[in-house]
Amino acid sequence: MKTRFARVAVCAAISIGIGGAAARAAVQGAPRYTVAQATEKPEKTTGQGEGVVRAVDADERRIMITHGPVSGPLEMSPMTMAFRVAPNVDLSSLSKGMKIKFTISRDAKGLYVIEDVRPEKP
Ligand SMILES: [Cu+2]
Repeated sequence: MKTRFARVAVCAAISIGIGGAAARAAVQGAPRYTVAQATEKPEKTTGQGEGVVRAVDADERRIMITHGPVSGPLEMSPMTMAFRVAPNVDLSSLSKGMKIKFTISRDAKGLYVIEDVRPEKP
């Protein structure tokens, strides 16, 4: 269990780094945009994947998943990691060993969040 959470910490650190770089690039590029474009809401970047639930932490609203490749605008290699879960996702419908399809996004801090979970029909 200790090893698993260490890996999660590394994953989170990497995503924060990417988010920071993107934020800096946005600030540097800002003068090139018109006012109308700059005030537009940035489109949410999401990715789709499939995986198996390894653990559900209802108190922290996190789930551990072994997932395959995540595709879409937001991509990720196969791995086992913990995700934070959006408030609209019903965690009581998930249990250890369940096969799922999911949608993830990256929040303003660069952390991954599960936006939607669909149990895979057997
Ligand atoms: Cu991952």
